[in-house]
Amino acid sequence: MPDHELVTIERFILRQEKLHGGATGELSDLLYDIALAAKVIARQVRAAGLIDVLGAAGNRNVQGEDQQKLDVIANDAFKDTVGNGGRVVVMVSEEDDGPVQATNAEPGKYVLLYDPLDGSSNIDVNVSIGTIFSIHRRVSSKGPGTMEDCLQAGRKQVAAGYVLYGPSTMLVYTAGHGVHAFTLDPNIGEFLLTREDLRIPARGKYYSINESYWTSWVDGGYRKVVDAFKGVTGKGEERNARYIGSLVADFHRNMLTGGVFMYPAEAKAPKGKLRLLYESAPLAFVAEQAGGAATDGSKPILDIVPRSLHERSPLVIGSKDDVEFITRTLASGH
Ligand code: P6P
Repeated sequence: MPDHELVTIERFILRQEKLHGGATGELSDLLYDIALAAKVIARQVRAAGLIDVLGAAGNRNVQGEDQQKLDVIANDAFKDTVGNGGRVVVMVSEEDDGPVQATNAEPGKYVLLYDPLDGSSNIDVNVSIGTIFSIHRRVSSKGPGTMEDCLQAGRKQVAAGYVLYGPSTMLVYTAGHGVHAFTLDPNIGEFLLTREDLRIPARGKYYSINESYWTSWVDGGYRKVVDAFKGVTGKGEERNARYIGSLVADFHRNMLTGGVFMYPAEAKAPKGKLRLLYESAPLAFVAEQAGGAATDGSKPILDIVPRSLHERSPLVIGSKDDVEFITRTLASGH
């Protein structure tokens, strides 16, 4: 690629499609639709402080959480783009109780599972928030999307990624051939390639965990892990602490600098807080494609076969050596 070529996400996706024979272009079109939804959401997030989109929408989602107005707008943005785009047969959103069938006459062959706006509690304090998405191929042969289409192990994902609405808006995705990052130029309305084949450092600078749950972690091994990262239990594993409280922001920083994010099971969240299908599994696919790792504390996230749409899982994700250190420490007993 010439030094100063402007590569839009559309051009990059097309190039990738040509590199991997047999592509019909439908996945490319679905990724465009997701990029369009991200631009719509970015516009609303940018304006959040100026127009009346702050604060709760006055109702609660399936998670029992107050829906923020931007949550609702972001969810609708996906339905208005992807839902009508003809690439998917069914969609699963953190904001909807059950699967939502595609609305167009000829449904596509893909399944989209997404968290339209993760970290939405940070909206009103102007902290970065994100979108997370996961794409599977349907397993049913025809007709409406089925629960079997939705409940597939992360290892079967066709593509996955996230959008970070921060100082700049970035879209990061993998389609199984490396991880690629794009930054939105709002002046031209294009996502431009800024990092090709992003690799996460094997050993991190940071550890990210909410230490206020110290006494309520179900697996006390996490206390040994954090003590090691603080240098309490001897030298050699010290790290710096960074915890934003917005999964996509914490994950993206760790992707670039190296680091590990942990959300263990704790007394009030015995299966962990984060959702498997549209948070842990897509980020795990990205992490592994970038040379990192992701487990539930013991086994790879991507090997977990989900049993329900909004199933939660503990999450340890980031630099490979750090995830392995944590897995060893948890397995060593305490
Ligand atoms: P806690 C935001 O609500 C979120 O789902 C993730 O974005 C974030 O990593 C996590 O919850 C923070 O949870 O319990 O530390 O406030």
